Amino acid sequence: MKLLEGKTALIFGIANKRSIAWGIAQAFHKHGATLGFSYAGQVLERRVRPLGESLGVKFIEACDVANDQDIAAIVNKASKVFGKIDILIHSIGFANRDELTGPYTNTSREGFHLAMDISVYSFTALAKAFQPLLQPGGALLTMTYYGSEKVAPNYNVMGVAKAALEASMRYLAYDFGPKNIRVNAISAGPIRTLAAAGVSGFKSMYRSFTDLAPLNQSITIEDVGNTAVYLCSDLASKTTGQVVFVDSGYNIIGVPVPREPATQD
Ligand code: NAD
Ligand code: 0WE
Repeated sequence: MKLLEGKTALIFGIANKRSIAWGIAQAFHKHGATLGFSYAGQVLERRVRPLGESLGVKFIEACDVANDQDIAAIVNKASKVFGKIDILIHSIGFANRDELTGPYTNTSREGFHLAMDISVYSFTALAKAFQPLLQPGGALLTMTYYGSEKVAPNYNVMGVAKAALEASMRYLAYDFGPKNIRVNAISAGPIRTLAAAGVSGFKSMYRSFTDLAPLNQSITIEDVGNTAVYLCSDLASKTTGQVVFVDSGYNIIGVPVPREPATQD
């Protein structure tokens, strides 16, 4: 069964084949959606274009979400190519690398503003700019992480940014509700993407994750893609303003203790 037939989706945040946004793109393609891609800048084009072409995607445009002119330009192009769109995926986050290590207390004013601008405001900016193109029955989706609720060592200013992103997702859900456009977030467990590469402490955190999570399984971009299909399809037509966890159940654990090996009987 194809769940996104007749729907057009614009996906922001593919950097390479490991990107969560690429997992979402592949799942959307399988479910019959017409796709458009937007990537951050020139250097990523040679990675993103071949991925898009492998799925027959014709709309592949650069947009730095920190730049209002870039956003206005991509809205214009999308309006010319697609007319209306049904789905917008925001899979973007950024903080300076030096803010993601050591005490949160050391966060600089500049680093705080940058993380908020790219990781939080950009979702609101895209929602605002694409509002005239979005169809009733449509959906906006962003990506978050549990470090918004509880302390994840070294996640630091990104945790604060994700808390703000989740709050802004709820305010957008309220604003867009009367237009019958839903706004949700997926909170994914750790995945080894570009944004997780070389991050201090990620490796040990990633290893303990499968031991502690109820399902004892790591998270893939396919897992996130499948949940994104559901949230952006009519199956989720009365679900808005929600943070949906794709984390093998990790977030329900209050006292993390690795499971005892099963005993024979
Ligand atoms: P990724 O590096 O593949 O994706 C991040 C994307 O953000 C990249 O495509 C990058 O080009 C884009 N980006 C950064 N600055 C930008 C700008 N100024 N303009 C436009 N695009 C910009 O890594 P990912 O893990 O797929 O991250 C996608 C989202 O998922 C992020 O919001 C991240 O916080 C979130 N997330 C990741 C994990 C994980 O463990 N990997 C877990 C939960 C949530
Ligand atoms: O949201 C993220 C990634 C956030 C991120 C990562 C980087 C690394 C490279 C944002 N900006 C940058 N900037 C860079 O220069 N995740 C959920 C993955 C992640 O990142 C962590 C984690 C986890 C999990 C950082 C520290 C601790 C845990």
